[in-house]
Amino acid sequence: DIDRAWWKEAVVYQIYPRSFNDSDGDGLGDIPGIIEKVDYLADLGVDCIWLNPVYESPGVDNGYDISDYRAIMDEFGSMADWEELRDALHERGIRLIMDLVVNHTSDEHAWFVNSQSGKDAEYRDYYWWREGRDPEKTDLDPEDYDTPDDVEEVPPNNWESFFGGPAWAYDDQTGEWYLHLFDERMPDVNWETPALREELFEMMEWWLDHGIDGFRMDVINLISKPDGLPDGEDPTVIVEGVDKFVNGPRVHEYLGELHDRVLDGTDSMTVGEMADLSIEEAKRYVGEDGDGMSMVFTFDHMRLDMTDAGRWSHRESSPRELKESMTHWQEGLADEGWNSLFLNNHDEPRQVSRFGDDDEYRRESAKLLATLLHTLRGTPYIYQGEELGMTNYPFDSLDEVRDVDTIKNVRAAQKSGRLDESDVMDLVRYRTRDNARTPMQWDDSEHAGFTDDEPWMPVNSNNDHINAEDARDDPDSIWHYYRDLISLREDRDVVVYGDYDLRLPDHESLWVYTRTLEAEGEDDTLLVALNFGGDETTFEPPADLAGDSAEILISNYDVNVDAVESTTLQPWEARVYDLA
Ligand code: TEU
Repeated sequence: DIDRAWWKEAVVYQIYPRSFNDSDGDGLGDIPGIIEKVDYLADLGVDCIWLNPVYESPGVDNGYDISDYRAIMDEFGSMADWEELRDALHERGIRLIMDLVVNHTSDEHAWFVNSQSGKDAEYRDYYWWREGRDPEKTDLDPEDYDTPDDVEEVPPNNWESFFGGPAWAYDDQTGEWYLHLFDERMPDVNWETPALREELFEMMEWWLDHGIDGFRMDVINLISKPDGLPDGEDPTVIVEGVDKFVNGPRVHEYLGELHDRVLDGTDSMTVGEMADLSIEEAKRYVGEDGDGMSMVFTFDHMRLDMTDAGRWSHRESSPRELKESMTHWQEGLADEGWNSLFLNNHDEPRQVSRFGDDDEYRRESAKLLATLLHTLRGTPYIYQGEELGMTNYPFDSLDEVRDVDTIKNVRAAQKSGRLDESDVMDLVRYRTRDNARTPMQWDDSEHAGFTDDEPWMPVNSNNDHINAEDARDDPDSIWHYYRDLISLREDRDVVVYGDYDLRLPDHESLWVYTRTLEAEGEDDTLLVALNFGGDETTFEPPADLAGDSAEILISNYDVNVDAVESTTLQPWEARVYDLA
């Protein structure tokens, strides 16, 4: 009676190709570089790779600006290289999912080039072209928009881009504006146009025919824009318009169509990246009567350390808030739907720097966070380097930052007075997506074994002690601990399918829960105790659970018989008890 699926049992490893491994010395990672590391991935024991975009792209947003969905970016290799990678992974029993970016394309995509060429162009309706408005009839200030001197216009509505500034760009060729929720070189495609949808579905089928195992769907809950493109009306939001275009009116119709047309009957997985989502909304995507998506990436827990001023702000958040937020999703999707478990990715700072202690207790806290992600209910995602406990990078100035999102948002926040000059670098160091994008630390050599030449992003100098070579040689390393957690998942159904029950909900630093599975004649229970912080804490397994048979299955401190008896948890100690 277990509702099994390969993607529930899998551990997914995310590869950001630009920063993973460079095979040809141009300073950028590439697909042959990944092929060199497939044995590394197999040794770690992961079941599935999520590859960030490798398609042809001018690289404004590191590949999220796609100019040809069916070609590989030259710097990353060829289609033949990609096929070799797919086969190398599949031979080792590792599946491959690809990033699907269908909210927008690059402005260099042939559709957009045609679309821009004239009001009657064949592909005009593949994008959102609209006339501007008379500023007198709006609250908008023409000064805020970039138009030629003789054009006194403001855009069709007040929406803003996630990268800062307006979501509309004025185009000289036809005197109209086009919509871009991200960079202006990333125009939003128009899903209202049936021919556009058809092209995207065929493209997805083409990749499935090429043997991939699923898609990670980029900002997929932004694809439906409401009729008439009304102004955003919610004064509390940071990005004006999100109340209109997030989870828009036709999104489920589109995704239902996509599912019936492309995915139904395949055994592929889909994970939808979803900004701003409630449990009720999530169920419409992944629930029993939903759109058939396997799981969602949600971001509540990535917002705990922000104020109402959004991403470019900072507040201290507590372990208890993290526990409450993730518990809310554990419980919310307990009966239908499925969670994705992650604490970092290519858009977020390194998890050990953000949620752990990347200094004195780096090793212990990295292992504690791993224990959490691999023993909650859902599918764990490992972001490259996480298994080594890689940390944030000590950025000195904005000149070292490559990320378009950081650069533009910092500028916009400064302009609007939301961000003081003196806070900029602290915030950049804390928040920038580039923290995740420094090269993978393979060894302790000058360029960390990532490249022979200058890497496109600086290598963190802590590669002298944080690197894959040392980690593999050290049985007590974070890397070996990840392996153990991955095998535990393979051995015990309870890790994948067991119910989650929170204990000691009011404790400030302890996160304690059980996972219980009563199915197929099996009766299995694990108890997880995590001490979130640098102080010792007393912990006695709840009386109804503690028994003579309790033993510690896995821990980030020396496991011995005494440890079971001990009621003191060390700084950042994590224990998984077997109560079977
Ligand atoms: O990110 C979408 C997204 O909303 C964020 O996580 C984003 O990094 C941030 O909010 C911007 O302010 C996805 C991709 O993961 C990201 O790398 C892309 O830049 C973005 O979509 C556009 O494709």
